[in-house]
Amino acid sequence: MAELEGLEFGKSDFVLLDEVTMEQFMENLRLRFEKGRIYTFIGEVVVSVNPYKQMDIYGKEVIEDYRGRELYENPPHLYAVADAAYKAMKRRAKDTCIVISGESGAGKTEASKYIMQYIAAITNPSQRAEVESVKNVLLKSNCVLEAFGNAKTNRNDNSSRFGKYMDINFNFNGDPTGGHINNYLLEKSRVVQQQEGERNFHSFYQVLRGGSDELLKSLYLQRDPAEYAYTSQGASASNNDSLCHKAVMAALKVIGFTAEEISSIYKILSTILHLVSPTLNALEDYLLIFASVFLSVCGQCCLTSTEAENARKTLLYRTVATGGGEVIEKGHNEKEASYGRDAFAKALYERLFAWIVGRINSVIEVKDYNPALHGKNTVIGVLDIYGFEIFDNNSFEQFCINYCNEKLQQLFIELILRQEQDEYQREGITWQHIEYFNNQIIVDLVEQPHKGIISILDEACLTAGKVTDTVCLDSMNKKLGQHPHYTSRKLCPADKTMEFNRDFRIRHYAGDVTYSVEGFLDKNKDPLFQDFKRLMYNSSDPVLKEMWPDGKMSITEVTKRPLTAATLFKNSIIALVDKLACKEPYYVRCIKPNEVKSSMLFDDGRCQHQVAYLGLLENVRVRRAGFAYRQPYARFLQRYKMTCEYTWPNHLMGSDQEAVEAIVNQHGFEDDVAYGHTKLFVRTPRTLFTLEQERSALIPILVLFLQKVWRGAL
Ligand code: AOV
Ligand code: MG
Repeated sequence: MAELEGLEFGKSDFVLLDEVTMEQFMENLRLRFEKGRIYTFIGEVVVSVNPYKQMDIYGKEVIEDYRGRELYENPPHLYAVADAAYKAMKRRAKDTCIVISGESGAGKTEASKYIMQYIAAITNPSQRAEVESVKNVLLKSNCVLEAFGNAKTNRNDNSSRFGKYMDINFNFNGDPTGGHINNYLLEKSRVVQQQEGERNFHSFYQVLRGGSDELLKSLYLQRDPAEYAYTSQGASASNNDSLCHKAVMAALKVIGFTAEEISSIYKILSTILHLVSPTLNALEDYLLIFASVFLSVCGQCCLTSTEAENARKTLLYRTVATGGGEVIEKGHNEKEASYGRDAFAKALYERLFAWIVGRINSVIEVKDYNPALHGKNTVIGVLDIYGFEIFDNNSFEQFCINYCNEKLQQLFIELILRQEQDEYQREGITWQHIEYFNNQIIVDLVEQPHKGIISILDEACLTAGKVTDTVCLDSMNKKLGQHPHYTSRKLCPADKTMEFNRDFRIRHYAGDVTYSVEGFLDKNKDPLFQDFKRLMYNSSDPVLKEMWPDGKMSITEVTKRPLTAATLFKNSIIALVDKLACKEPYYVRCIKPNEVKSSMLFDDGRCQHQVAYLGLLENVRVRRAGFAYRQPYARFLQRYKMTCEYTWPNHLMGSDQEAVEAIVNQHGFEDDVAYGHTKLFVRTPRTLFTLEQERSALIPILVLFLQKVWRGAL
């Protein structure tokens, strides 16, 4: 067993602070960070501070230390939460989930990978081939999804630009039998535009830098990302693109992508890169460079396997059905053409990403599971989503990402702060209510039907004619002007940090964010000319065709108006929260120690801000004024009855509660516990630890004793 830490490393559980004040909390957090102790408990919650350097605290040996142990037996670690979630799932057949939250760059994705590695390492001791293969795919899927879904931002060099929720299914043995990945709103606008200092998705640079000469030749690609408009706007440098490409190729093969599928994936990337040349942008130039856009040979586009003439037309015209059912071709002007092309590039990438996720799911989907035969199929869910973010320019994507973080904070409040207090009340424990900021009011500001921001956006998108972003902003100002978490320059003319007719600000739980409304309506409507869909559907490349089933419809068929991007996202996040809420939750709360990615710097101000908005102090108060540990009387008795002469081997008292009282009294723990209606509540983990140690010491003696009894020696 790993050594429990000495006090020179600070308190390993914030519950043990002498006083729950921000000063003491911060002092402990800082001391532990400086001593290389990046994890600290609050009861069962793990607080993690991003170390920004490789730590020697992971790997096989450490995993063995945590395997099957109780939470308080080892120093705080992600492995301890992973094990707790696993044990609850295995012993009590509970569906559990591990929710990892924190702002952009705080270490969520890294944490999720360590958790997955832990679960993979402790399962399938008998090395059954089919389980090994599921584990392998689950682990390798990370590499592929990161390549296609992550990018360098100004907050994080490897920022997740999509949300990921992964369910891992287990059989009655506790071995993984499959899984399912849900992905949430990929930030596709990045495909065509990146802020200064940022990059497009890693996948583009990886293939350019790491693809073999042969591959690049077959894709008609130059090696330098500067050759392509979509990869030459922001930053470009990264020294591991080339290595990553090889890892992604290998992972794709392990997962089971066929050679044809892999080839289609890269053809799509290449098509996107070829869609626009950095030097030629005007409409006439389109015609000039067209040969290179779709690279046609003998009338066929090599990359998209479509007819060259159709491809050409799709970029330059759109077909529209007139009222009389007549179909006409309408030429694009330059603006329309480049708008259509960008929308096409984004859609190509988004559908490629969704297809990759779907393909991985088809491999790990649980097949032929018969509960009658195999027992209950239990699940551990791991959530790693984009963290709260504030940039210099915040647009629709940040609005969605930050809304999602509000929802997750709301879930945390619901599960950790509210339910915990409700339980004390239910159990009749004397309890002084603890105040905390409830962010429901901000969630409502965004999602409330008819009145919320999303509704107002949708309404503007549905209105016929030209409703501009500014008109929409006016409408928000009118409807939300009184809201305490909403403001704009019109409502607050003196505030020069906002622009008239452009900006609005939301006071989020994690800070104020000023959004520029420019582009909101367009991103919410997310239009794409039908012609592109038809073009792709008619491709003779089966992978491309599969990605565009909606291209099957003819131009004259009337389609229902699709839901807007914000509403689709809202619905998916509400479904996600519902899914999490019905599982037993385990939390990892990640903190970013500084803005400069330094392993040395603990920026007090930044850390304190995060501790405050994450509600960690309230978390400690609830946990501590309350109790770190609770167990139904019967279960407590079962486990510790051998530590007390009145309860071993059986007690003769009126109730289990009385028997538990006898154990507590014999050990002198009276001041550390409270008796609920059905459960014993223990204040400090140390009490339990003492009992646990005593129990471990007694077990060998009891075993010896019982053996002698059986042999008739006694
Ligand atoms: P995020 O997932 O929380 O941000 P990451 O997990 O990508 O943040 O972490 C950002 C970077 O911090 C990583 O690329 C590592 O360099 C470093 N890092 C994080 N955790 C550790 C660790 N345990 N050990 C060593 N280095 C670490 V975002 O995806 O942007 O919200 O959308
Ligand atoms: Mg991430």
